[in-house]
Amino acid sequence: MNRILSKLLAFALATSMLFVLPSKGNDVSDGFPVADFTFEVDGYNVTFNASMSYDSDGFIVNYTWDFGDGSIGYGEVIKHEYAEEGIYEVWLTVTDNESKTNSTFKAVCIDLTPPLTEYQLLPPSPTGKNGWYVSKVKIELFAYDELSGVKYTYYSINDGGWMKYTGAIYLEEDGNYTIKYYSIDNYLNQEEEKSFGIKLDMDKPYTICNISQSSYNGWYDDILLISLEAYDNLSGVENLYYRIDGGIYEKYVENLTLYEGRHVLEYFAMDKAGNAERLNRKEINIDKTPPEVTISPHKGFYIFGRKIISSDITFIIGNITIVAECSDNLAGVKEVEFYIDGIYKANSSSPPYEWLWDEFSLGSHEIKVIVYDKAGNKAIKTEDVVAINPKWI
Ligand SMILES: [Ca+2]
Ligand SMILES: [Ca+2]
Ligand SMILES: [Ca+2]
Ligand SMILES: [Ca+2]
Repeated sequence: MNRILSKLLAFALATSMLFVLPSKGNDVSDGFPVADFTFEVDGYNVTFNASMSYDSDGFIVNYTWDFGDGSIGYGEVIKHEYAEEGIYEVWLTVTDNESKTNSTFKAVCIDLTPPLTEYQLLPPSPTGKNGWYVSKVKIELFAYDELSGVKYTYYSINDGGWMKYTGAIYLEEDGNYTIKYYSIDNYLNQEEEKSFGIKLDMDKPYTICNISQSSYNGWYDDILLISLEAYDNLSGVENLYYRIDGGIYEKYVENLTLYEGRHVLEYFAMDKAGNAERLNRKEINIDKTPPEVTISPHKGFYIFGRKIISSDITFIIGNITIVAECSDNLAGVKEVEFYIDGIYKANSSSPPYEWLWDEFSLGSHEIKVIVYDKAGNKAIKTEDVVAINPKWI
């Protein structure tokens, strides 16, 4: 039977509509009988019942069946066993007591074969690496049944309950999916469950950078140990890459050590699905060297702030400006503190770094200057002096 006819017949069966061709001469006034029958299908066996046929002006004397498979039968109610599946045109011809006849046919479907369902994916194959999709996935199910026709297709996602398939399924969230599916035909023949898996990871990995100490004014004051930890939601981290100061990217395996200087650390992770993290860029500045400092007064004889002569000891008469000449290798000078005999007197945070010592004094003292760089390193310089400042001079 050609495919279109079989489809039509299948449709008729599915919708309980029955094909009944216009019967020849069924005008009752002509005295013709009317052929009609019902049937019940049970596997290969069909019971035909023509008791609804009638003859209005006489009676039916013969029921002749053409079972559509090349065999013929007789009787008002008759059983027939078909040898194979198929859709058969079964004709009933009734003859009345005046030898007038009337025929009708119905399509009888013998269907013991479940439908066949296939799936199609869009994109058809994984868009990422290692079998992972990195973009949304559209799933379509196509079911075929040659005989009674497909009634329903069912599917479940990760065993979340069976749902009737009504149109494309879209996977739009990351996940490790198992899709199960099957169809039933109009004779309720059920296909065996089948399944396939989809791995979907659209999320990029991310990396956390741990630094062994905390910074001060954007500077670290010691050699640093840096550890990078990459994470991924689903497929897992495949690799973590880094480079220092614009060099070549390398795979991260263990803690990084950064020495004194201004550095740029760049890093990113890739997950197994092929998603790449956006490049992270960190400026890391390390300065572990204290500033350089020289102070005056230093080894000389000073009167009212002026150095008169150099000497092994430092001798001061009257007010004097204590000056700290400072420089720093990297971070730069932050501030300078001035002390006399260990007592804080003043500070200066911009050059010239100086303080006017104009206090009363009579004897030995220690001038102390502490210079801090912006990383927190400090240099201390002291000068032992004899100072005479009666204040009234
Ligand atoms: Ca008749
Ligand atoms: Ca079938
Ligand atoms: Ca991921
Ligand atoms: Ca420094």
